[in-house]
Amino acid sequence: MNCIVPAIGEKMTNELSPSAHRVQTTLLEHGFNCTVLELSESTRTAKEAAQAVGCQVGQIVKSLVFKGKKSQTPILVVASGSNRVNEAKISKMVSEPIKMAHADFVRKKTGFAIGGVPPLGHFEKLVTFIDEDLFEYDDIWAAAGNPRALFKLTPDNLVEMTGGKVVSVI
Ligand code: 5CA
Repeated sequence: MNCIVPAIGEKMTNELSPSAHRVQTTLLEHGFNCTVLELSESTRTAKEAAQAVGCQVGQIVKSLVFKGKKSQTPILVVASGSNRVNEAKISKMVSEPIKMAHADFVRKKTGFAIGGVPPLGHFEKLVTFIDEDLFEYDDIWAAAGNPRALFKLTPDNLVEMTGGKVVSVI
């Protein structure tokens, strides 16, 4: 389960902030040899993240948390940064109407703030859907706990770490 680490002026693991360090530890505990990079510039949005690491916006994994309107269940959609998620499609997949979760719900269910939600290490196990378009790329990048932290992984890593279902989300 190797993730190739790029040569970017990143901080070393022992300098990571607490939330990014938590993601790094979780990755290693689950056998993913990925390195969390905490950058000096913002990676809050997919566009910023792509600029920061020098990849295409489509290679950035957006972690979008939705909420089942009836069940209040959190639903995680990990989507390509260049795609707009079709909520009606996800709604059909979970057999109930959904809405975008608010910031406090996201923090409560995942343990992370919007803009830094990683694909693993959440407080609760989230029903997860993975955007099939991420498989267009050999390497992709996901948030690592805060809006300046990222790690590089493969689409297969993403499937393994989330247990999510690969679907069309657009
Ligand atoms: N670090 C980047 C790239 S990995 C990142 O986390 N991007 S993200 O797309 O996964 O997270 C930001 C997303 O959170 C936005 O795309 C948006 O859908 C959602 N979001 C932003 N603000 C809010 C808000 N106030 N309430 C609910 N969702 C929000």
